Amino acid sequence: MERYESAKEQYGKIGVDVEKAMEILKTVPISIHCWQGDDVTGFENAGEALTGGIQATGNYPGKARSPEELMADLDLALSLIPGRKKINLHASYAIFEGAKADRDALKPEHFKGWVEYAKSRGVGLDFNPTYFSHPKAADGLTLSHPDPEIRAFWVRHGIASRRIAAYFAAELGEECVCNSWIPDGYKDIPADRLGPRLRLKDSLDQIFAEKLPGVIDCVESKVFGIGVEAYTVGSSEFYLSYAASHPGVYNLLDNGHYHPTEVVSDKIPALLAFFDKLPLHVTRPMRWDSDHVVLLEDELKEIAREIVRCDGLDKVKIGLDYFDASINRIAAWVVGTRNMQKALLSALLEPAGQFRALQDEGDFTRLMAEREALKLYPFGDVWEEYCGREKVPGEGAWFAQVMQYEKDILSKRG
Ligand code: RNT
Ligand code: ZN
Repeated sequence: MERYESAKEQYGKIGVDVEKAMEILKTVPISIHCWQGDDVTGFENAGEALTGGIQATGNYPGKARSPEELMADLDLALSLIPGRKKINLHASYAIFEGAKADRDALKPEHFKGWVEYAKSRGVGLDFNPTYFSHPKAADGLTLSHPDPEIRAFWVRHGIASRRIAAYFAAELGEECVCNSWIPDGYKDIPADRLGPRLRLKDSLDQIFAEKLPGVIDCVESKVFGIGVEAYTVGSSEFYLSYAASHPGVYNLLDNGHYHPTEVVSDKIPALLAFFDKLPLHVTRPMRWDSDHVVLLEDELKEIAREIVRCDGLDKVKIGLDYFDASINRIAAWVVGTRNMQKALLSALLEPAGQFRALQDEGDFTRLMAEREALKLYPFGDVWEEYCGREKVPGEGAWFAQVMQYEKDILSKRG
């Protein structure tokens, strides 16, 4: 408390209202990806390999093997994360009571269990069609497949998924982000780069034809994946152009999906100049799209600063997307989600208006000096206070609970 009062005074002297920052922070939802809990396996066919050029590496014990286990693990994570939360589901996490439905026949009823979960925990839901880890995606092609029957199957999956997202929105009274990422691409130099993109465009037009209230439709681009190194159908230019020419479809930015010196922090204000919504997948690429747990690093802080500076807290839909199977998966959720929130808090504790004025006045010397001074301000004391007010443990205090759960529950899973 004393430390917080002192921090409040220090920030107050540079015109930053820490109380207001905490009030804002607790209203910003973070969409927590369910797939960190089971290495992107899903519940359809235990043992089906993860395909599509993405990989979860590691074999840390205790991964969730059923909806019950995943929900129990999420419960612990949710209890250790402050603020508003949503759970981000993939279609492969359908809960079947009795007969299974294939991807193109998925229905809202297969996600009833998740709606009940979300309602009882007071969290929101987001959704993703799953265009990978399926026999009809075995050759790595889905919505751009040259075979019209395979394409039609995946178009039906896209349509079914959007209806599930609309069901979530209606049930929970909150917009549902429905994000389409497809693995389609070629390992070696293609003989035709346009054909697959025209087929993808046509498939997307069919999928998005139906107007569905409450659904935020998104498309996610990528540079390359494992096994599809030469060419990705859904490239950045393709989807950005698609979103720009299709009102109501948004371009999702995953910060693991660009060339190494490109940064998503710079893309945020570029897109916010044109789009009223901007979905994100926040991850941590290590040499490639490795999806390591999000740490409190410079680019994460810069992403958060751009969201705050652009007055984008309502427009930017923050989702997480990483999957590390080499560490305790609940700790992975807790660390990554809290880091996203810490980055937002640190952005909210900037005298942004003053900095902007210094830039406009051309006083770059003072701007540099003041920003460097701010780096040593006691931001951690405000974070601790925030955790206390949100009734979650502070840094260093949550870890013991995760270890106890590992001992009692995770270590007993086969
Ligand atoms: C893959 C994309 C995609 C997936 C998840 C599981 O490169 O980032 O978002 O990670 O949908
Ligand atoms: Zn992603």
